[in-house]
Amino acid sequence: MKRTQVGIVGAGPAGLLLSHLLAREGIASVVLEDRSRSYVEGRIRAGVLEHQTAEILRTSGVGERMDRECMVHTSIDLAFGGAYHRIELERLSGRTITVYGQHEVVKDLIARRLEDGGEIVFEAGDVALRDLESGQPRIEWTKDGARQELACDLVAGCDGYYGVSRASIPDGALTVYDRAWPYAWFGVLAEAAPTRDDLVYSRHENGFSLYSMRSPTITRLYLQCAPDEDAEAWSDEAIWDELHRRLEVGDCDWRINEGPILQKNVAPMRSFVCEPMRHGHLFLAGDAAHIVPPTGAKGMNLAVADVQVLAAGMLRFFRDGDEGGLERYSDVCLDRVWKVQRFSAWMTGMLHRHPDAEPFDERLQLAELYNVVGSRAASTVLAENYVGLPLEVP
Ligand code: RFL
Ligand code: PHB
Repeated sequence: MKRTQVGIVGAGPAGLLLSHLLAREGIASVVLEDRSRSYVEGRIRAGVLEHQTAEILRTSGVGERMDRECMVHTSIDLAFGGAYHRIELERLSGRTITVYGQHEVVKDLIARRLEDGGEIVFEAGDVALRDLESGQPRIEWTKDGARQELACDLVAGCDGYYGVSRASIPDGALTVYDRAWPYAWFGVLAEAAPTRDDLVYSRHENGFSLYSMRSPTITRLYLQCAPDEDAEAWSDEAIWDELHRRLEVGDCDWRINEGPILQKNVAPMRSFVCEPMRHGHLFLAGDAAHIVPPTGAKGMNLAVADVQVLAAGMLRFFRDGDEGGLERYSDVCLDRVWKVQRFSAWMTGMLHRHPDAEPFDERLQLAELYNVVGSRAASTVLAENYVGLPLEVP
């Protein structure tokens, strides 16, 4: 049977960064991923990196291409009531955000792990976790028709919301908190040069819309839609019409650039936390442990924060035989996770159109937005959360 120190399930940002951070400390790991390399490298998801997400990529030596190709933003716009309102992130919080696609982060991490001699098993089918409560957990999987087995000291479950890790924890050992939102995001990736520097979060009578970008030639856009919306039922013309309507508000001096639509999909919105983020020698990180609705741009950033705390705990365990960091892992992460849940739910509720909202609720929603942009204190709270709450790695 093969052996390693840390068995990692999932080659998303959480699993790959964990493997990279551990390797820098001389700790061996194997990453097991059920999809192919080209699939995970092409999966379009998040695009906004908090200050400290960009910083850990940089300081751990995988930020070179990011620094060359990213777009640093010092502000975002909120659009409502027929006007744009700028939130000056840098002036209010002293920090900026970095726009760089999650799939680019994933590509950079995979390239670096392989360059450093790291092992990532792609297309590892039927992953199963065994003996998690013992001192010698095992992971089994099928590759090229043969069942394989890996013995490890610790297991990291970084396999997202639908993964096998959380599902391997016995009933009753976890407490789950969740909420399904009554709407979804229709995401559009277009080959069109962005025509505005800032992201625009728009609250419109027809529903929320978001203007974002991936590169100087690619625009990323979202429309609030029904959870069961059929993306294929929307013609390109109907999509662009609705984007113009929701994003170009008031005496607008810009126009969204149209271009070929490369991808469209509907993503449901969910808030979810499981506690604790550990069972025996299995540690859950990223979407495997928590999901936030995307309005705060936090999912990937939370995943990156978790694995920084986890890598530090694992280092103390392997270097000093000290389990303190691992014992505190779940509490340290959950404290920040709940603050980020609060922010994501607040942004979501403030900007979306609720199917059963009364006129009174809508006036309150607008008052909330006017309060945010009219008060320096309230704008600062938004800015501090958006650029990322401090992360103390114990
Ligand atoms: P991932 O990226 O889902 O990676 C998990 C990996 O595990 C693999 N896997 C398995 N492998 C082996 N065996 C199994 N049984 C397995 N089951 C699954 C999967 O194939 C995958 O490769 O989780 P991770 O690493 O925790 O990262 C989390 C982020 O991906 C996620 O939070 C973000 O994408 C959320 N998100 C955003 N986050 C941000 O920080 N900023 C954003 O701007 C942002 N925008 C978004 C988003 C998510 C969105 N969708 C699609 C829900 C925008 C959208 C539309
Ligand atoms: C994105 O660019 O995909 C993006 C930006 C901000 C969000 C969510 C997604 O809040």
